[in-house]
Amino acid sequence: MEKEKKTDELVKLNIKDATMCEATAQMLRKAERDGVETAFHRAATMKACPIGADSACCKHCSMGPCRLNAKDPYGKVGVCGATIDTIQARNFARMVASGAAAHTDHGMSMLDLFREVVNGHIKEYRIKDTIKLEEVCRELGIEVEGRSPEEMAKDLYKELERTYIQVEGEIPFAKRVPEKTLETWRKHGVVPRGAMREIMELMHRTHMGVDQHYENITKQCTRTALSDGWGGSMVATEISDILFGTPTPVRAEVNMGCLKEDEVNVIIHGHEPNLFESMLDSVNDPSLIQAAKEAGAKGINLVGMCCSGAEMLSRHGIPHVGNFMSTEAILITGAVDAMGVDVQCIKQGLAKVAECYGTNLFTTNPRCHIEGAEHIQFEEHAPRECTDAIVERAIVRFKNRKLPIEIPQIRNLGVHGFSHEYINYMLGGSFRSSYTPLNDNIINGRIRGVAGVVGCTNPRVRHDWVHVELVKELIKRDVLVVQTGCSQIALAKAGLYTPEAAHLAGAGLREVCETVGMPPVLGLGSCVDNSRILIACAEMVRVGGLGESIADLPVAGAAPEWMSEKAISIGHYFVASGVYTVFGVTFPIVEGTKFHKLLFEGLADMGFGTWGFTPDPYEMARLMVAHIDAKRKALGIDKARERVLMDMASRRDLEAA
Ligand code: BF8
Ligand code: SF4
Repeated sequence: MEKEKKTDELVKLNIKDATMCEATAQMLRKAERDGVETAFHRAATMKACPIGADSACCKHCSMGPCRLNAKDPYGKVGVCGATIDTIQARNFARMVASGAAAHTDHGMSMLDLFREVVNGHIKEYRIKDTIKLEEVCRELGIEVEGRSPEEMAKDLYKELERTYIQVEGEIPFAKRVPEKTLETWRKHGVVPRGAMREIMELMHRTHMGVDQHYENITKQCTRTALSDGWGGSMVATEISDILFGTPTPVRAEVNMGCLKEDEVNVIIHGHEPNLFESMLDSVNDPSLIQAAKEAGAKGINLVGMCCSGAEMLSRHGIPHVGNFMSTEAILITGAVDAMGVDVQCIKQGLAKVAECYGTNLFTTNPRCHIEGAEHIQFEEHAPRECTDAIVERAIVRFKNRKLPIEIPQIRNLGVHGFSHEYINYMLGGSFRSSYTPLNDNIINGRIRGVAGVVGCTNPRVRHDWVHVELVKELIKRDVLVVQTGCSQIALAKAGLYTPEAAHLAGAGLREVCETVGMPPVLGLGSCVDNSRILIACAEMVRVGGLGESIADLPVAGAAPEWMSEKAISIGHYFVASGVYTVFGVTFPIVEGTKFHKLLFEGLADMGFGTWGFTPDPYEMARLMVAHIDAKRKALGIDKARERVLMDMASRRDLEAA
């Protein structure tokens, strides 16, 4: 424990306002007693830079950095003459480039692994889901009849590699895009060629003195975001399903109470499922379990955090102990014997907190080292070397635990592991699996529409609260909610992942949930699994009755507590795909500028979706429902809903009588 830092040096948080997660709150109180600082404390003392928050500054060259005035955005230009619109569009585009790079690089790692498995160079993993392999091949026009999984997989690898390295043409999964949506993209010249090319060109264009028209920058920004959603992210999801299995519903627990005081606790936190899959093998290895027992533990307890945690929750029902804003807090329990991290959303602050509580923090990916953390490289050719070493070190730490342990005793059981394939099956049944029942229920008005509520948690707003309030408002109004990432965990902790939570839904949605036995909120996994939402949208269009393009669907998206550049890339690929997408916290563009108008109005006129913003969950729900209702009206199905609601109301009256 760090001695020199006294409690009174630490800013005191108003913990109730900082988080609605009781477990995190309990740990923040302990942190303050222990004199340990977290991101919540730093956010309280570090005011967000107001110029940066508005994106009114540029540091793309050393004639600057140049600072414009958000209150008078057209009053000044940069030294080179760049206007506020150029500066904001470039900043925004670079967020998209970075976010898209994170997802696509992760997808490429999955594809590298797939290639080596298929070539027989890696024996530790194998193709687990041959049905999915066949389906994806069929969709991409790869011959499947009479062929072995290996033959199909080799062709699939070659095809999907184009997602990254192709320099001309259209990425493979453009085949999944509804014709009319694709037409819009072609008309505006934004169909991605290959992710590497798009990201490279975007970085080039946003260099000083290149693209200086916000509309043209936005075009390449759109193309790049689409190369993430329908490219890198989609490849990551599909390959992970093929290698590790497509999720099907599984009962599982979330929250910090999943740590066990009498077991060796190992957390994997990050984004790459292969590290986690190998760790699952390690913790089940009889010799390591034996070693843990010899050290006095009852066993080894493996739990997840953030996105790879969400994937393992979906695929194997591995307990998930918290989202992004709980990653430091959980170390404060003192019960974590090792935390292994890979890439993305790993706070550097973890190293300090881990040191305070004697937790072993291990980085494992060559892309991510952290000062103060030990690096044990994860090699796919010998994955167990890394994961076994982490477990061994965790066992030593267990044996030498000195500090008192405090585990918040909160666990929430729920049903996780939905996939677009399973939604198909669940609503349609095994013999007529299709999206027709979903579309029918939307058309008849029982389900008003579908909302994707996704994304991060952020200490600038009350942790988890915006997610939870928004989702409750949406389901109350009969909007079926699908989720990924940290948002899914927020709602799972709030108890909305049980079929019983259907009582919180409006009468129509409740009836559907009760008939099928599903929760009103469906978790689809990690952030790259947002691609499952895109595929579900494409499927809703294909089945018919809800318009011809994704932009016609009564659907909306939100990232109410976003913080990462990946979220901006996701937001923009949803908008580019035709979805109205509302962000909370703050929006990095000055209102009233031309670039702002383009994102919030102009894109919709061009046939895309549109951006929205409000930090308030109730206003967010109102905006999303208003959009869904406008789409219902345009489809001519608004009347059906009125009828259904009257029926429901009169039925309730009858029941009450
Ligand atoms: O990719 S939701 S805080 S963990 S960025 Fe990060 Fe945001 Fe969580 Fe996963 Ni997604
Ligand atoms: Fe300033 Fe232009 Fe250089 Fe940006 S690119 S820092 S606006 S001179």
